[in-house]
Amino acid sequence: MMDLLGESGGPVRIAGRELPRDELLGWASAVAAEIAGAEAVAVHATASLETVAAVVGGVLAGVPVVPLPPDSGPAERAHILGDSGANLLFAVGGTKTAEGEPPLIPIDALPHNGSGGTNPADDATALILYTSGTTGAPKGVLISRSAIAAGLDALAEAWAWTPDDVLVHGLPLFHVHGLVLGVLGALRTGSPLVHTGRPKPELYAQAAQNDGGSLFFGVPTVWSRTAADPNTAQALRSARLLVSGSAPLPVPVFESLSELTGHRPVERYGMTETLITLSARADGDRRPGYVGTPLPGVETRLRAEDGTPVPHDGETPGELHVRAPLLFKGYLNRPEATAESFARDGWFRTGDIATIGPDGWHRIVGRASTDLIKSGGYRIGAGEIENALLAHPAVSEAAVIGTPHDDLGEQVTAYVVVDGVAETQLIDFVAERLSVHKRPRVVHLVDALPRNAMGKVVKTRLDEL
Ligand code: MLC
Ligand code: AMP
Repeated sequence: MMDLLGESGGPVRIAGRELPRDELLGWASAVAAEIAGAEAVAVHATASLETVAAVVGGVLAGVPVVPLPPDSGPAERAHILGDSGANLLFAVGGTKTAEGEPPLIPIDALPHNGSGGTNPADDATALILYTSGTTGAPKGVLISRSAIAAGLDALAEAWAWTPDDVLVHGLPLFHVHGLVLGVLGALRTGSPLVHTGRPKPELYAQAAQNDGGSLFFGVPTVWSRTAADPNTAQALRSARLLVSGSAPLPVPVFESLSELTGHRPVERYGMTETLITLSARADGDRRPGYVGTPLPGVETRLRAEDGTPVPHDGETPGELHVRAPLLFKGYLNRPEATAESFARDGWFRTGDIATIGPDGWHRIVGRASTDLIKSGGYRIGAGEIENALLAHPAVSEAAVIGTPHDDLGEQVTAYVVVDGVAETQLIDFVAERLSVHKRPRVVHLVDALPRNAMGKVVKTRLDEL
């Protein structure tokens, strides 16, 4: 059985608080002792050492960990806790919980010298990450220990990521990017981690100058904010590798970042369900607008809507399919959704539209469905936001789409038929029920939604309103 966390490594610092690796693992071992035998444990996943100790405790115990976005409102929280079957909830002591939630274990009250932990099977579920689909509530993506290990080793190889690196980022600790790559990646490779609390360019610059930061992770919004601030960007000249992912990096941002920092950013592509599958390499070319070549162990292909093969000629777009040892095990409690996400011959259908060149370079050109929105690197399902809006008693119809946004890539835009309620009230209504980042940034109040003869909303005609 493999050791997911590696044998040794540097300290972990989050938002200014630091622990040596051994002490962090001692704390996590105390968590592991506490949760032995639990079905799943939820973690109120603030950007903190507490979150890392709780998640690593689950890893040591072989108990699936369910990270809860700390700003998620009651509807989203209840769904995640109920669906996942988590029977314990880790948070800092005093964190408010609602009635009916699992008992809270104050993580800060546990000692830093525990000795719990087992030797979980390689295919045991390590994480259940909730992510949006086109309709309905988020689905729990089951990610195994072996997928995480394979995914991280592939990245370490492609990026020449070693214990000599100092990893810097400030991404949320409840998604693949910040948690799997950004925390488990540091622990597995052994590189020290400096998590800046929030992904702010000025904090990245400080970490480059004061902490020897060498490997930097960001979503495109972080890099475009960095490129817009030349002094800050120049502080990253001392870095080794700047990595962008979770959404398309605009070509102008790639160009100005290269000019200001002296580094052509490495872009990589992935999904919660697949971990990272494509990337530019540390020792290779970096091309603006391209997401690189398959990582070791990953195979890709393109398919047309009718399932026929699409040529890898660098021009013809098709749906990207992947096959790899780092894929998820399925959606929790959703066998049908799991089956639908695979082609009949077992390849995973990403839902992203791509081209593949004869040289193996991939370009992501869009998504098959307009109902998945990427805003600031967060994946947001239109259906979930529409349902949240429709839960407001004054709302009779709602349609949500992503519209272009300079800073966020896309922004959540809602068209709503509503009686006597202001736009800002509707925005706050969603922000309170779901997570703040899922709130519409723009709300258009309209008399009616465009519908076809079957009564279905025609989203492509919304901008005519
Ligand atoms: C704003 N706020 C509100 C509000 N409007 N609060 C209540 N009600 C409202 N109506 C508050 C927020 O709570 C927050 O407060 C602040 O305003 C700003 O909120 P935001 O919208 O989150 O901030 P913003 O600056 O727009 O965020 C940009 C960002 C963020 C880039 C920092 O989008 C981000 O962290 N993105 C990363 C997403 C990510 O990690 N994706 C990876 C998915 S994995 P406060 O107090 O908090 O400041 C994946 C796989 C792969 O995709 O390939 O990697
Ligand atoms: P998530 O489930 O949050 O991991 O989101 C996965 C989705 O993010 C993918 O299906 C893509 O649409 C998008 N994505 C991730 N990385 C990139 C990238 N480098 N370029 C374009 N899209 C990306």
